[in-house]
Amino acid sequence: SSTALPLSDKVQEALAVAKRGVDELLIESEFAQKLARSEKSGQPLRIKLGLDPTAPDLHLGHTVVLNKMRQLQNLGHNVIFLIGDFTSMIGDPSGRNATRPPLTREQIELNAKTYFAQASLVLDPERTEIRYNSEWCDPLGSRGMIQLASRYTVARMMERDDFTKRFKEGTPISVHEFLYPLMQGYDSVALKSDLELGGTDQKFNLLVGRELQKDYGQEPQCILTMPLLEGLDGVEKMSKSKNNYIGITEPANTMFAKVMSISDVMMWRYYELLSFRSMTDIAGFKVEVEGGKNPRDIKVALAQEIVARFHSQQAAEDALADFVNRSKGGIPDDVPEVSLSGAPLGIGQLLKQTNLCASTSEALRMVEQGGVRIDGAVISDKGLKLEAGQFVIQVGKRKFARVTLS
Ligand code: TYR
Repeated sequence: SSTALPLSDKVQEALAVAKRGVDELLIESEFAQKLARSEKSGQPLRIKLGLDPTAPDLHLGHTVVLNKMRQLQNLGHNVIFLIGDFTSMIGDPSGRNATRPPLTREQIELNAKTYFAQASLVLDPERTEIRYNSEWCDPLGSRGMIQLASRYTVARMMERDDFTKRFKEGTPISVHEFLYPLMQGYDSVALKSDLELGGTDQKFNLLVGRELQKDYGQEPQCILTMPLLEGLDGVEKMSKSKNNYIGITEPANTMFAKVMSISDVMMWRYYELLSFRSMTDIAGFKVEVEGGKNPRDIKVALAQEIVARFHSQQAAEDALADFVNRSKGGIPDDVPEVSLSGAPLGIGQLLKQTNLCASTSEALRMVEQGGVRIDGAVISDKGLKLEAGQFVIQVGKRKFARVTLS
């Protein structure tokens, strides 16, 4: 069908949902036509998201793409959660300046399970197709691989920024790294994908999928890239190594407090990329804030939505109560209880043995900085020895223990 279909209101709405928060949607007019044809035929689109099961602990940054999948899933399309068990043996060199170490079979299996379990808090697991790319990559064999490799030129491979850079710098690029984008593209052929999602770093690989599909006589997939979410500092990308992340398995109270710690400006970005609320609702919140409403209240709603997603509605309510209590300087209600013996015990040992500090030297430093309280009162004596008894001890804003010392 070469004549363009008109775009119904429903299709235009769907397009707006797809475009919310994206970095790029290529090619938009093609995608609009895919949506229009899908509406006409009642045949849902096939939407692919591939993941190499390398890092099983997801943070909110990882969920940005998953959210987009969920939004498209809610529109009735088929989402495919593709586990790159084959591709992770190669290791995606995207954005890397070095060859990745390959994973073992056991690591892959284990990580894939954790990954899907965690992703299911965002996706509707009942309506998600899970596939492993070894299904079609293994049968290719070496002959198939050679044929696949003949479909792409070295010059085009070298267009990729990270390859160019490494080549110029003299950082080695192994031949098997060229196979990565080809295999990822071949996955799109095997799945007859209509749309592939990824972070901005995936653009090159996603485009290879388009090329290969054309080669195989298929209609090329559209590609959608999502930006990388800023971390709690509001500047750097959210990442585990920068310690500016909110892990999706973190305790409800921590998660809540971390969301509350983002700036009022960053809050809107988190809304756009992480909330399931409509953009109309979010625009309504903006109007309220412009009209004088405290942005803190809007942030509370976001923190609650996020905690409810990864824990439960009840946990979200408890976390709010706990947050309010703490900001009044109160003691939270989920303080771990610790029994210790050895009274009288030095403050350094005490903080170490309750795990509130990693070492006695860190403990003494915290005391020095005025970051340690016993039953609410700041202590300053590094030589303090505690007698047997019961007390609540606090380090910094968020770490507490209820200690029984004998
Ligand atoms: N390259 C993707 C990443 O590193 C994972 C992926 C694997 C995507 C196979 C698609 C695919 O077909 O995140």
